[in-house]
Amino acid sequence: MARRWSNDLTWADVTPRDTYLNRRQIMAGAGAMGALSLGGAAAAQDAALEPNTLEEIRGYNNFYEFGYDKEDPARYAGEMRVDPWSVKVDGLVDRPGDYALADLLAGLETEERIYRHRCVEGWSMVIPWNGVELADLLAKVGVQPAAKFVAFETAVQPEVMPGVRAGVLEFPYVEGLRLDEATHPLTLLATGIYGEPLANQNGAPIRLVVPWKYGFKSIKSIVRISLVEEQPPATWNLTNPNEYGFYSNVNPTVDHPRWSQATERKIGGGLFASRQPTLMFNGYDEVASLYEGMDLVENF
Ligand SMILES: Nc1nc2c(c(=O)[nH]1)N[C@H]1C(S)=C(S)[C@@H](COP(=O)(O)O)O[C@H]1N2
Ligand SMILES: [Mo]
Repeated sequence: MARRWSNDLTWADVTPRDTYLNRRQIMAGAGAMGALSLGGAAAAQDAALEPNTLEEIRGYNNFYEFGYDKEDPARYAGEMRVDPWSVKVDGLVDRPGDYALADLLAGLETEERIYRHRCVEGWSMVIPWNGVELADLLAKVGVQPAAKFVAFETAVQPEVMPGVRAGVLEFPYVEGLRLDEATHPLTLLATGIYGEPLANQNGAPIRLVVPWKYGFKSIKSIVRISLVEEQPPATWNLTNPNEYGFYSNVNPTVDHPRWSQATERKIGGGLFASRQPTLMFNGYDEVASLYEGMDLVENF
């Protein structure tokens, strides 16, 4: 069974598809135990969570390479070529190379993690990911001592990406993490949802998931992972540094210049559902020690 975390979610917080009904019954006992171990604020919020469906997770997306609208990725991403797929690993690593996806993942343990997902725009979901810990991958390729950050890059396939052709942002989409964030056990490279391969609109065949940061840090359809010494560029930070910081930790006390971040709208909650409180670090308190002594207003 997957390792468990102090305040992660359980299958009780997700709406399984019909085919998962059996699974849900099996998990019911474990789910009840998991709920008991939840922290106070997170537990209160999780009790109020309405479930997300696979249809919601696949039908309401941000993937600007395919356009601005939440339905654009589902509409267009099916055309993206995801097989064969290779990932360039370069920079300050012992074993750089162009890895076929299967070789990159070979020998790494795939786990299931049910994580809250909080978009900087003020909406959220609960998503059951399958993936490997980024830390395990980094250990496999051998991080050199001089490396301080990890940089990521998304595929660019203009022929099938209307947002790239329209130039809605500067592409390729790039992101970065400090090395201690990248190697935190919560940080995943996801390859699946609900035990199925990722849909293209969710960032197939491999995407980052950093659950305590705003969703835009969780870069999709990764073709390059670089170990670097300097803080790497990040697309939204480059686009508007006053609105999107490099760190972008979920923080209900630091508002976006154009809207409050104190609450969020849970997708699937219905038109009249009240907004739920946003939690510091999206409820993942175990990352707080990464930022000890840092001013999280200045380093937003
Ligand atoms: N390459 C790329 N990655 C991306 C984005 C994007 O536009 N392009 N959008 C980000 C944002 S804003 C969010 S909220 C999440 C959405 O992930 P989901 O559609 O799988 O829920 O992906 C992130 N990763
Ligand atoms: Mo987002």
